[in-house]
Amino acid sequence: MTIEEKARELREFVFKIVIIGDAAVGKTSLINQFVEGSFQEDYKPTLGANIVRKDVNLDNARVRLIMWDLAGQEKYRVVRSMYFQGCQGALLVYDVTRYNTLESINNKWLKDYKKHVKKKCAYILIGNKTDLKDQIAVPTERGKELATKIKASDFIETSARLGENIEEAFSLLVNQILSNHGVNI
Ligand code: G3D
Ligand code: MG
Repeated sequence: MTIEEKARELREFVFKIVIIGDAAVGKTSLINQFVEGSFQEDYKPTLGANIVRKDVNLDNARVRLIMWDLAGQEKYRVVRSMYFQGCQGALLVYDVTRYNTLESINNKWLKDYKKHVKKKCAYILIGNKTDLKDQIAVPTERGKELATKIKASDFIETSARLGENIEEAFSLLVNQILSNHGVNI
């Protein structure tokens, strides 16, 4: 393929991603790790959300991720409906040291998500804080089981503290979104 043909092939996408889960599971830490040096934050007090951007370059596509991270105003219904509006992907996060945060995924967060998101939308399940080895209360198997039960596209365990599996988690989600849009990378 010539350079000109390659340039025509290069496609650009913009995806809105939401990150949800109980307080203190590590949502903000995961995003901060992912965006690293290119950290950009745009706090919208009226929306109660931090909006962070990251561009991901793939072989034949450029993907701009606009990540929405709720900033402690989860209780306001109107905020949540705006938060979910138009999103293409979601990261559902629990804390591997607190079993109740896993239960919240199905009982609370996924319900909420399905109520607001009507279009085909990818979501993956993340068990965060794997570095706290002595305190693990949710075995990997339980996470896998839940992911299957809720039909998540993927399941992955991460440590935002150590930066483990962060890139992998986001790329699982991006690949699923692209595949939902019929794009092969
Ligand atoms: P949230 O955005 O979901 O509310 P935060 O969660 O990202 O604010 O993280 C909540 C607390 O958990 C923070 O601790 C943060 O440092 C910690 N944390 C997040 N991810 C990890 C992880 O992978 N491993 C460990 N050990 N801790 C993590 P503080 O003490 O600042 O409240
Ligand atoms: Mg946060």
